[in-house]
Amino acid sequence: FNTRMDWFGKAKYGMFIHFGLSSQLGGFWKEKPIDHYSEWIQANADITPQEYAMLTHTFNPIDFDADFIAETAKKAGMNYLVITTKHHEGFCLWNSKYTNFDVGSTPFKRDILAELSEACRKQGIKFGTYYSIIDWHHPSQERNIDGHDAWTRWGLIRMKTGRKTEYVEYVKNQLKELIENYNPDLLWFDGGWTEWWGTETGSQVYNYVRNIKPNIIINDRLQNTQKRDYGTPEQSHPEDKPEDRYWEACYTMNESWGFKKGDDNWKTPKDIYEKLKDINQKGGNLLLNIGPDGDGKVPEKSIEIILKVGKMLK
Ligand code: FUL
Repeated sequence: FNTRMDWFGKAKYGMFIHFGLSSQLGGFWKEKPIDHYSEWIQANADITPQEYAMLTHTFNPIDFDADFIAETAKKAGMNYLVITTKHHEGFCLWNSKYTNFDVGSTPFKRDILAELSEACRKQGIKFGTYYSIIDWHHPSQERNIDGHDAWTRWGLIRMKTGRKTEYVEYVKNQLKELIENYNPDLLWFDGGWTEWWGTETGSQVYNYVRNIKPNIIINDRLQNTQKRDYGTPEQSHPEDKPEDRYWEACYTMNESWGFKKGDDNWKTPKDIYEKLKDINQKGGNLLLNIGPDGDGKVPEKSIEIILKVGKMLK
């Protein structure tokens, strides 16, 4: 009997938010459309961390409205929300003591995580923080220049010799900061797939977090081989009900997680409703993504879709 997982086991449906510096680009780099997920644009257009960091000067999402987002999630029938506090690009959506590559160093300055965590609490929905292990900005890591493709160059980003301890400290400090400042109910790790990270460090960080907040829920992407609190199939989900396992399938509503101009291949409300029912019936939750644009505005189409699904659920 696992009380820690109680709310999650009943949650059924949540909102994923992909937001960061890349949201400003909407899939375009120097006027050229860049293929694939827009939050991977740094990798796919092979942009150096120095050049990419210029995006902090223009990050000013004045339309970001935490109350509206949390209210919409609630109205749509969702019971929790997970936001990318630091995606692979390394930019932090909160004002972190441990880096200047954060929202506090942009013209915007507002504390997005404070706003959103409070808004969620007001609506009575749970708040989760996504945190990427690989970090394309942190000086401990460097792209694999001999790699031919974006995945080998950036996905399998290298750890510089002798820099790992420093980076693990950075990760731990930031996780502690996130927990102390915003008290998330759930931690959604990602990008723990490199060899240099590995299972041992994954376990060490898992225990560290568990110690700070014993009842926090931790997904299974902190490292590869050990299953943690729950499984996270992405853009797909099991055909048969998995045995004795909490799980959550995450899906986009169009193609990209991060905002992408012209990404108009939307799933219909009916598609999403049916997916949700199928997932729930097999014991899973659906974490459905929205990608606010560079101004922080949620694309109207995605709002329209989730509200329609919300009506179907009543
Ligand atoms: C993946 C990431 O690489 C994608 O950008 C996205 O965040 C997805 C949910 O997880 O591992």
